Amino acid sequence: MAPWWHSAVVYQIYPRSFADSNADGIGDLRGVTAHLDYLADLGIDVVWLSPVYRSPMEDNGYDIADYTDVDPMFGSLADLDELIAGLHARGMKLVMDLVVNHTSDQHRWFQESRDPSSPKRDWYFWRPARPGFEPGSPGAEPTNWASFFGGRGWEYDDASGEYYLHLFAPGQPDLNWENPEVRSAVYEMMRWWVDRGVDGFRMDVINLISKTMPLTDGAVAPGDDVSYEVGLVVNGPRMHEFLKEMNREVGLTDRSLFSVGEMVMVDVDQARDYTDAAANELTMVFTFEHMMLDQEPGQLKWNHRPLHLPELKRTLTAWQDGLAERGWNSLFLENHDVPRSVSRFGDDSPQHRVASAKSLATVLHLLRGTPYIYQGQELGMTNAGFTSIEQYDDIESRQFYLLATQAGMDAEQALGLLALKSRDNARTPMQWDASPQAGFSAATPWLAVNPNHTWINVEAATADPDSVLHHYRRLIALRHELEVVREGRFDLLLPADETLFAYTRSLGADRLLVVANLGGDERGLPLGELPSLVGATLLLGTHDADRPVLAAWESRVYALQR
Ligand code: TEU
Ligand code: CA
Repeated sequence: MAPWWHSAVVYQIYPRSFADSNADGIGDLRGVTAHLDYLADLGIDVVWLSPVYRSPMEDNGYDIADYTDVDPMFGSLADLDELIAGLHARGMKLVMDLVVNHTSDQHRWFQESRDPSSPKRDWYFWRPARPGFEPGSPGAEPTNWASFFGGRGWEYDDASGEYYLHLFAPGQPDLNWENPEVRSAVYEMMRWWVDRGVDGFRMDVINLISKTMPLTDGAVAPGDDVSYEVGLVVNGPRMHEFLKEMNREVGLTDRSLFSVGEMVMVDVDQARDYTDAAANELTMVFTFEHMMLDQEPGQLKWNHRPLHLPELKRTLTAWQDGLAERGWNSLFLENHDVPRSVSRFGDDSPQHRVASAKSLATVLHLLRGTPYIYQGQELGMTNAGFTSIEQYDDIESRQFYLLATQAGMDAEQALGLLALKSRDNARTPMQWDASPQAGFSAATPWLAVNPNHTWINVEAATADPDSVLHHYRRLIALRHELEVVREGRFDLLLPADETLFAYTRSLGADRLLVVANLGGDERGLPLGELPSLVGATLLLGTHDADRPVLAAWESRVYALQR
């Protein structure tokens, strides 16, 4: 029998932006619990909750100071228990964010580790200065590794004269997974959450936990930022060992728990090894190859270039084919770290926003794998539209602006790139209704609501049978109803076409055709290059017409005649 998550649809909640129950301008757990019927009506099976743990919030909770407590900003453990009970009562599951590549520098493990004589010194990567360099002087970092957020990956600690490694912010020191005490402390914490009722984990940057020992320079001149070399910083030699151990020690497979590994810079072959059921590691990985197609190859996300549709199709196809026999895919176009898909890959103008959001959803949700919806995506929420640096909150965005302008980029250009790529695009408050703070909060929110909430919101979308929201509801229902959506074979059609995305899914005698016009001009249906539509039934479409022409951003799903 297929594992339960083969039919599941995941909804990601970024709690600080979802719903504020106590009018302090910040979303919280009771806010989530208040909206569970909305998620159940949509057809959601699993909620992935971004971190709610105690945290100084340098990276909005991805810097954890206490793994077994809820930050007062979000509520209490009792509120979390109530959320779990409310989800389970509606047949939904809860997946917690597990951030164990690093902790906060406020975590007591790290506080203890600051003392060189502490037994926890080795729980993190403390290293002396590069030989021949004065500690703390330029270029003295132990290796040339960079931080994912820009700048150096090492922070100098005056008190002990050594550096600690942080692949993200200085407030996010990397845990040393080579130390067995670290690993057992993490597994114990995971068991504690499972016993509390959670149904699985989304594992933050999990393929960074094994680094190649000893830590050495990457293959660029010392002083330059290393590009994240596979095997050195990413996908290190003990990855499979650690994941198998975690699976066994926490009982992930035994207890049929959900485990999705967020993995950067992983390829299809590696992903298959991580998610092969026989390996007992992860149920699926969450990867980014398709999210990097609108940046210059080998460069940072700020080196923007337009998406070329055939490349997106080629990448998605490689993952569909590569994880067909063994392994399992995650399907997503949005999360809390990337821009809104309708603004990025669709057309968020009033004329095309609804159709393009629906058609992007269609081509994604009818692939094979587990679809993820990021809060507000189901409404066709758009990028934030911020125009000044003060409007941004995100640590990565602010760091980019600072470093880029220091390096001579003019402010206009930096702001233009932020408007395209900033993580805050995804983090503006959820739009529930047309009221002044979008029904998110009775106070001024921590990040501004998008002015377009007056027409893009849950209340309006619920009332409109042609809304993006109802389209998502139908796509989810198709997955629940049709085995061909869950398990069918995927075949890409028209690979070189620059605006059409077309494919079939086949299982036994059942066959679906998905065809979408991902462009702003009307397109003829290339009937000669598609399977015959004679006797086909239209299961779902974005437009009324059943013509041999696709309108701008129109998509259709047909059940083909056997
Ligand atoms: O993200 C991992 C990751 O690769 C991103 O940081 C990415 O490099 C960045 O967002 C590019 O814009 C995870 C979390 O999803 C993210 O929110 C955290 O900031 C990060 O890990 C550190 O925990
Ligand atoms: Ca609140």
